[in-house]
Amino acid sequence: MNDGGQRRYGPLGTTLVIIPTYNEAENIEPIVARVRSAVPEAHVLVADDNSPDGTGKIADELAADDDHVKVLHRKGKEGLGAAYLAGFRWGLENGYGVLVEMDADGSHQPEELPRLLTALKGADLVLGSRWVPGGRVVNWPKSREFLSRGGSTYSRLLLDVPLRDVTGGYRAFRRETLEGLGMEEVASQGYCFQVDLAWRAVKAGFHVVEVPITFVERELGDSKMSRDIVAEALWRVTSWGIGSRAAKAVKALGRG
Ligand SMILES: Nc1nc2c(ncn2[C@@H]2O[C@H](COP(=O)(O)OP(=O)(O)O)[C@@H](O)[C@H]2O)c(=O)[nH]1
Ligand SMILES: [Mg+2]
Repeated sequence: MNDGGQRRYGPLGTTLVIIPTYNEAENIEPIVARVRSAVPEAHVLVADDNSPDGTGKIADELAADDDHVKVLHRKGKEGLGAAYLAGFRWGLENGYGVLVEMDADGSHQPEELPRLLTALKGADLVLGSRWVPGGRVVNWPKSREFLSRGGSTYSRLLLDVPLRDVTGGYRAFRRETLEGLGMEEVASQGYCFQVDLAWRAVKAGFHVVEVPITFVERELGDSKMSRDIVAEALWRVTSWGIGSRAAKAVKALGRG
């Protein structure tokens, strides 16, 4: 499946942009409006974890005025990964052909989505990438850039994934890709969730393409990034890396 140049890709079908939210009351209306105007044919699904600041209610109001906007209300904060998995399931059940991951805080610019979708015509999964030529980050302290670049490099080397930005969360999947990467088994959250999905897609033989993006740090609301999220990513990626290396070594011994 990896012969990106040779394979014929089917038509894309309708796009669903999934936006997970937890306390994004100031951001939700502008981001939905930007998606609607950048890609008018796409539908938007807000996956809200019962935000105490009323984000879910604002999303309901947007949905009442626009049949391209849907809301998935979840019972409480369960993390980014769980919200995306619920959104993916909803999208697959409702027949969407393309499922997009996008943050609510403006870091992933909707105006760049047409470029990701164009690339998806010849790929199974497109990653918006900060760390390929042409990609960049606006308004990040050096420390955050160091952490993000370091996390991607560590994952790339340990897991043998040939990707520059493995932790990013601006992505477009064909439905067949999500159906084929074993989504049911994904338990990880945060950055680790993104590494997990990208690694699964590579292992399943899907053609993954990175497209440069300009990532803009949020101006409003608070980041939910925490020490726990970074720690989870570090221990999971490390244990995956050791596990897959051990499995390869056992296989090699068996052959020898
Ligand atoms: N539904 C849901 N969304 C979340 C959760 N944690 C973060 N998000 C959303 O995921 C996106 C990225 O989170 P953010 O705090 O900006 O993380 P950062 O960009 O790594 O600092 C935003 O749209 C958040 O509202 C969660 O537990 N549940
Ligand atoms: Mg953010």
